[in-house]
Amino acid sequence: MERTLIIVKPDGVQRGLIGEILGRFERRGLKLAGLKLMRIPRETAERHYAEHAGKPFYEGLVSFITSGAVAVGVVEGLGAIAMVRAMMGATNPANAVPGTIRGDFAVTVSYNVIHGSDGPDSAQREIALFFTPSEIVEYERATDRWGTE
Ligand code: 3AN
Repeated sequence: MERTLIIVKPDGVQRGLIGEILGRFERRGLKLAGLKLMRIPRETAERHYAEHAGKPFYEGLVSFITSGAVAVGVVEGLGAIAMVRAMMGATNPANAVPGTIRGDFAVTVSYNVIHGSDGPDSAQREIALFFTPSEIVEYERATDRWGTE
């Protein structure tokens, strides 16, 4: 079982896409293990995007992600990290296939609606950045046994 961090970015929240995006993960069968609405403090955003520090788009990226409310979630499931990445679509929406979140809702690389961790190490690091252990909820869904082998 894997966990990954997703962020519905300020553009996604402003456009009323929280339910649409979370609904896609739910319908797929993935489980929400954590969820919060927040305004990301600048320091948290800088730590979150530390790998991009120094790049030309870094300052814009940090100011954008801190510019409004975001919905942050922990999504859990078998292979959840790669599954969420596939459902998000390519970073540049010009390359995002229709049917993916970015392929359906985004047109520019800066306003691309959603973030999802890109691997196990970043998932662990990012979840710890946004959630305390007690904010991660372990629970059974009645349907869980219909989705596992
Ligand atoms: P992803 O969000 O698909 O994991 P990353 O981690 O390469 O992509 O980039 C993080 C974020 O930085 C992207 N979601 C996007 O908003 C922004 N970004 C990446 N590359 C560029 C770029 N060339 N110009 C502007 N923003 C960019």
